[in-house]
Amino acid sequence: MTESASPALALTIAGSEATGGAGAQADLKTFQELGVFGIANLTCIVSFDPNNNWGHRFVPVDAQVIADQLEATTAAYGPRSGAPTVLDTVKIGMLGSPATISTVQTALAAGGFTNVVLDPVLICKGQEPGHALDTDAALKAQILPLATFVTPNHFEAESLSGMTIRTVEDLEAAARKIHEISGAAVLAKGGVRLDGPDAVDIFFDGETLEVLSAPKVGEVAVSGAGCSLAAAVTAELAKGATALEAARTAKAFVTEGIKNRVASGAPFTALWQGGAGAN
Ligand code: PXL
Repeated sequence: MTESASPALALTIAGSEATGGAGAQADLKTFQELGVFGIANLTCIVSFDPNNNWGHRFVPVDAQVIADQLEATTAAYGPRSGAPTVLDTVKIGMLGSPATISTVQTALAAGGFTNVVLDPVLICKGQEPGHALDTDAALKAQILPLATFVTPNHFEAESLSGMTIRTVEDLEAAARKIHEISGAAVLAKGGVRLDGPDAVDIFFDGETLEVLSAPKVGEVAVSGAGCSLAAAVTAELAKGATALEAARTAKAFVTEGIKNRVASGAPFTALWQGGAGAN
C-alpha cells in the first residue's frame, strides 16, 4: 500500500440545509470533490417547509455548542494542535443570529486563519425581520472586517455597498466599494440577476479586476450555487491557489454543477458538485 500525501484542510462554519442543496452539506461535497479534507461546524438547522411555500424554518445551534465545535476543531487541527497539516482556511456561511456572530468572531480572532472566506448570507426567508436586521448589522461590523475573501450575491452586494446594481458596470463599482470597506478580495456575483445572456461575476482584490463570465444555464437561481462557489474558492485557497486562480476555478466548478443540477419535488433545483467530474 502506498501512502498518499496528506490533503489540505478546510473548515466551514455554516448551517445545515436539510435537503442537502445548500449550507454545510454543499460545502463538504465541494471540498471533497476538490480534494480537500472538509470539516463542518454547524451554526443552525434550516428545514424548508413544504406546507408553507418552502419557506425556511430556522433553528439556531446554542452559542456554547458552536464554541464547543470550534474548540474541538482548533484543538485537533489548529496552529497549536501539533497536527502535521495545520488548518489555516475557513469558510463562513449562514450564521443567523447576533449571538452566533459573536461566538464566531471570537473564534476567528483567536484561530490564526490565513484565509477567511465569507459568504455573507444576509437574510434568510422566514426569519423575523427585526432579528434579521440585527444579524445583518452584526455580520457587517464583526465578521466582514476579518474576511480575506468575500462572495456577495446581487442582493448582498447592494446591501454591503449601499449601491443599486443593474449593470455589469454597477457590479464592478460595488465590488470596488466592498473591497474598500473590507480590505478583502471580492467576488461579486451577478448570476442570473443581471440582464443578458451571460452569468457575470466580478473579481476585484484591490489590484486586479477580472470579469468572470459564462453563458447562463436557464434564468432561475439554483440552490447551493452561492455556497458551492464560496466553498470552491475556499478549497482552492486551502490548496495554495491565489485569490484570482481560486475565483476562476470556482466559477468553472459551479457552472458545471449547474449544468448537471438535480431536480426534486421542491420548486427549485440543486447544484450537483459532481457535475465537473461527470463531463
Ligand atoms: O444559500 C444560502 C443558504 C446558506 N446556508 C443555509 C441555507 C441557505 C439557503 O437555504 O439554508 C443553511
